[in-house]
Amino acid sequence: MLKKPVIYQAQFVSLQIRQQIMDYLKTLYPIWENRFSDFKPPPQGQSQRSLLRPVYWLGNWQFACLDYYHPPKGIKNRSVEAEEFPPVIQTMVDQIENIIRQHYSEKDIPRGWSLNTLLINYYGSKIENGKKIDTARVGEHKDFEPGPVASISFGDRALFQFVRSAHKQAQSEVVLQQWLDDCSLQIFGSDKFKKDLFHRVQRVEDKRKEIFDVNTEDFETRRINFTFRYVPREHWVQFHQMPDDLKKDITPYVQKLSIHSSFFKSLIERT
Ligand SMILES: O=C(O)CCC(=O)C(=O)O
Repeated sequence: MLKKPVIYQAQFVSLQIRQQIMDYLKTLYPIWENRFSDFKPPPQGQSQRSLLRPVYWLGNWQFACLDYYHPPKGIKNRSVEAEEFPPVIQTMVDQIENIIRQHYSEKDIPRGWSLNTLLINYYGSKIENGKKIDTARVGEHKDFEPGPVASISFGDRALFQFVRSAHKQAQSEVVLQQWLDDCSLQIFGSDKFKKDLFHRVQRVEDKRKEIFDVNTEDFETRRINFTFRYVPREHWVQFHQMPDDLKKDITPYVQKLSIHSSFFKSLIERT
């Protein structure tokens, strides 16, 4: 029986674990991705653009230019095998999976489901010609990975909203909203919250004055969000097995990642 399709737990992450996670994050070098391939014209009516924030993925990497994982059709060559979760994150994921299995009915948890994919989003301000440009928001969208998703937040509070999308100029209707606090856990699942409604980050406060010591290039990070998702293993692809044109699309990113990551370095060496 579904008890609650959206769960929010403040102070889910202890200060000790937070510190271990921050130490781990110092070892990552997030990248700026473009929405589309640099080697193909963008779809009609769209133009090339950079994402609003640097990102890092663990488990598998859904490069934006490969068009993200989007079942039932957008499955092939979207999820490129990436680095494993470090123990501190895997332990947290084990706890979250237990919470999810206790709270959601079988019909909301696909067979084989586990939170095997992590998107790390860095929110804050871009530094351009010495000026700060606040880009800390995410437009309305759905996470297409099957089953419940879980999100952990660090830093300034974010206003997270579930919305019923409106047509054309009309405003989307906010169905439920939650301020996501430092160290909080949010989980959402069920057809209503995954498939019917969209979600977005409307804004991120600028109150804590904690700028994270992470390797975000030309960017001041004041919030970090982890979103854990499920991508079936059979849909993961290894870099060296990708078709040549798609490999070409993501090679500049893999090269950039390989500067600091032995995992990505070995991918480049293998091709
Ligand atoms: O930052 C957040 O709280 C949510 C991020 C999100 O919606 C996403 O990564 O799909």
